[in-house]
Amino acid sequence: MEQELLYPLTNKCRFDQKLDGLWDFKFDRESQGLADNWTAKLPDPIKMPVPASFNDFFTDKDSREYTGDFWYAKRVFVPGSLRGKLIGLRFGAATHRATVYVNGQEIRSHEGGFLPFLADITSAVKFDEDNLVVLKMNNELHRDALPAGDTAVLKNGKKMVKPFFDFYNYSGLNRSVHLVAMPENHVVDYTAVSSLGDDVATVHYTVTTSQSAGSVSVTLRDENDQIVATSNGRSGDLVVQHPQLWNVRDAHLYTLTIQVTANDQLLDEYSDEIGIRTITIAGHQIEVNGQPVYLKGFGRHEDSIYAGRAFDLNVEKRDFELMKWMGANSFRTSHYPYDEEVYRFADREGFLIIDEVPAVGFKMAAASFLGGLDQSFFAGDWTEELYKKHLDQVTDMIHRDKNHPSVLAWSLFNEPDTSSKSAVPYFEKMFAATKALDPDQRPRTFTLNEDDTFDTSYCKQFPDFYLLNRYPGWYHKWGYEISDGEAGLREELDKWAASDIDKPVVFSEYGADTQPGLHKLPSVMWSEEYQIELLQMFNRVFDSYDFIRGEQPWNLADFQTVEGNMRVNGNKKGLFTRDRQPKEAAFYLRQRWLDIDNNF
Ligand code: GCB
Repeated sequence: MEQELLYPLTNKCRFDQKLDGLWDFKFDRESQGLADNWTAKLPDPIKMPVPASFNDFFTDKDSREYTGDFWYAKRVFVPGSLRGKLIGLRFGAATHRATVYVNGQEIRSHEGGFLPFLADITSAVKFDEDNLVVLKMNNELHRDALPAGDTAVLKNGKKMVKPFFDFYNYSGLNRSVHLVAMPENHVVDYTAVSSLGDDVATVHYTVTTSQSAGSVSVTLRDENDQIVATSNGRSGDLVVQHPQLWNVRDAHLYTLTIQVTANDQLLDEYSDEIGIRTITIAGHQIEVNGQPVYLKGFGRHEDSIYAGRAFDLNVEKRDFELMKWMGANSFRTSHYPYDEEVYRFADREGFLIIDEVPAVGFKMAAASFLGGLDQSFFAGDWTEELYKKHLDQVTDMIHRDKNHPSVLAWSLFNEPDTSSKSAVPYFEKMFAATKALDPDQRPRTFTLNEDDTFDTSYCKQFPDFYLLNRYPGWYHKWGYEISDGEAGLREELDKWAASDIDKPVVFSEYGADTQPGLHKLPSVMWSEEYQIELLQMFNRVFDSYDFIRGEQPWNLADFQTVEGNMRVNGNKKGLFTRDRQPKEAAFYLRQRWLDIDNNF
């Protein structure tokens, strides 16, 4: 049960209850909690909302910046009607590591702050009673963990994270916690992959169950609740005549229902929405259902005021409305897999997602926010341990998200250091290991940082299409020198054009920090006018090269970062402010995107 990641639901066989609300909470500055028996009772806890990052609630800096162990606890009533079922706790995201205890019994540990995990608590649970759920968590950053960074100890003895990336290290139970129950013989996982014919589609499915007994049947219903195909067995084909395809910004979904039965008795049922569509890379085109698509969208963050990186359905709804208003059709889950509700939104709204694992900070120079090091990241002796954790998270991300029609591609790294040969073996292993994980064989990619150019990157052979993060006009050749920035960008792109590489290139980051309300004629950096000029420069360049198949400026909205002399209370490259109101540039870019056909 502990490897299971299917999204929880309640139906006649299954039970799902969110445990959101106020939990008990306590910092463990001396890491003494275990020795002091906090698994049985947290002494003098404070209350903490879940889901939420704890950081921004506090009014003192030691608490906001707290680094180390911290604990959550909640009493959870488990109804007797669930007797005979497997009982679990499902954590949407515990950032970055957690050990779960129920009624004093250690259940399991998990590392990786952006993916769900299930704790099988069947043996520890007391029915018709309150059960004490306790979590020991930790938010330190290390070079052998994702996302990468260091944890320093200040002279006053306090710990401090030194991320090799700019987004704030928001910590805590950032996504919902669920109490779940399911039958012993239950659906563990399923896959559904479409192929298209002439007005007919075949959905090839597989179903895994926890026990081999029982038979499996599968039904597919359309949006009018009409059955369009059925099949029996743990794998098979659902043939759909006149399929309504899932298309970019024109989504149609089908409901797949899996039943496990034995002796005419229903043992388990699981339903999910799927889309019928194909994704291919053909030469320099990205194709959905055989039709070329030009990506318009954003790099994003799960970030908002008060609760930090907590998943907030209201913020997400607003973000989708903003993206739709802009004429966008896609986004990248920079720099970690997002809450599962995000993918459900995208499935329904017809957005394409580049799904990114939290392999960020894999570059010592990126630690320059904090006085970076020169050494090549992949020459470090930590990379073997890191590789295991990285692959583990890639595996879980693909496992979790593989059935979403919105997922276009897997991004396996953000801005790793590929300008040294030492990166090659790591990339070779990671790309090879990832290939087998996705039944839909989606393209795999990663973002190439500014320093990893056509000339300098040793890892250009790996991606199925390219994501380029480029900052001329901001981090170099800025202000009045922006014309040289444009020239440099064109020089690089001319090399891509002249090469025999026949794969799409998407610009996955570019932008200018912009203080909303700051106007200046003629422009200066940080003004609203300069942000528009920078976007106009990039857009001129994009329109000059056929192989550029998408643009995703950085960022949809301003977001919180570490403190530093390059940031004024956060990263201000948003087209929208942190409270999701437009800067001038949003109106400019909206017009451009509305003028570009969705598909061409
Ligand atoms: C990048 C990173 C992104 C940063 C951005 C910036 O290259 O991928 O995480 O926020 O630059 O604005 O510096």
